[in-house]
Amino acid sequence: MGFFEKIKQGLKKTKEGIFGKIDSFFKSFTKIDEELFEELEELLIAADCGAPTAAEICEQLRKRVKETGTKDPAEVKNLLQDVISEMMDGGQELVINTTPSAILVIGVNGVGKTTTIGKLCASLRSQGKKVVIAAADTFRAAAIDQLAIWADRSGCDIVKHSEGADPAAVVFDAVSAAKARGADVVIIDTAGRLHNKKYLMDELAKISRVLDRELPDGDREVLLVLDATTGQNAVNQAKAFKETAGLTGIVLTKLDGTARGGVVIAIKQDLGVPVKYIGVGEQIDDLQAFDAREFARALFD
Ligand SMILES: Nc1nc2c(ncn2[C@@H]2O[C@H](COP(=O)(O)OP(=O)(O)OP(=O)(O)O)[C@@H](O)[C@H]2O)c(=O)[nH]1
Ligand SMILES: [Mg+2]
Repeated sequence: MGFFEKIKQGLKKTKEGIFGKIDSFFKSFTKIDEELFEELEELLIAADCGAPTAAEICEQLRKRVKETGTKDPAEVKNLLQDVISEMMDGGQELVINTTPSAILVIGVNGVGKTTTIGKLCASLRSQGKKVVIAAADTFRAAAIDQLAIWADRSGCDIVKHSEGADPAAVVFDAVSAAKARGADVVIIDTAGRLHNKKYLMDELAKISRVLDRELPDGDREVLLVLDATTGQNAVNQAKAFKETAGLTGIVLTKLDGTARGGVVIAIKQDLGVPVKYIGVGEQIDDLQAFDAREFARALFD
């Protein structure tokens, strides 16, 4: 399956929801008037774009319609696709140019952190990068085992301690191993945590201090993994994590299992943090580098 086909497949449920009705929505109007924009705004809110983003989309769309002198409601669909695509665009590339650089993966329980790491390892490996994974979710032995399976599948090294070990110590060892082995990237798996649990956020801060000290000039990504099926809740989680942990990017998982794909649009606009990857399934090749234009095209195709 090609790249575009795969996003389309991953967005199947979202398209079966509100975005699939966009064509008939525009066809139900004979002229472009304020009523069209108001109803479109409601439609976008219902599609999990969030109220501020839906309002912003319609604002920009009004301008675009004026500028282009568009008269036919059916043509507004293409303008809408452009507006949404431009809104989501910018900053998607991972910045991991120094060796070793670090990717810290965080988020609440069960959102798909470990799975995303497995997929990301496979993708970086296929680009010829050497990856060391740090098993810094030491909360459960099963978490370490699960990550070890992904390391095996993707052909990456893993550094692990036993259950209950200090996550920051695991990170220290993983960075040392990466330096010694000439690895390009250290990817750090962490335990699921709520942003309001202070001791867990302190644990993240401790990991960050190890990275500050051991890789002072290294590139670092802090990726927050969000479960798309939680819709606007995901946006709220991201706001909280942004304040406490500092984020460089978002990975939005489980898009294949939800009609709430519109949340991708809200995240960039509401948060100012780019979506860098999307998860569209449970298999190793089901992670896609986020491409705003292709995403918008898949939504409206
Ligand atoms: N359909 C689908 N399932 C996914 C995706 N990403 C992850 N999952 C599933 O979500 C479940 C949880 O994934 P994990 O990777 O274990 O999540 P986690 O965030 O590491 O969980 P904790 O370590 O317990 O906090 C697993 O069953 C994964 O297969 C995705 O993009 N699509
Ligand atoms: Mg995990």
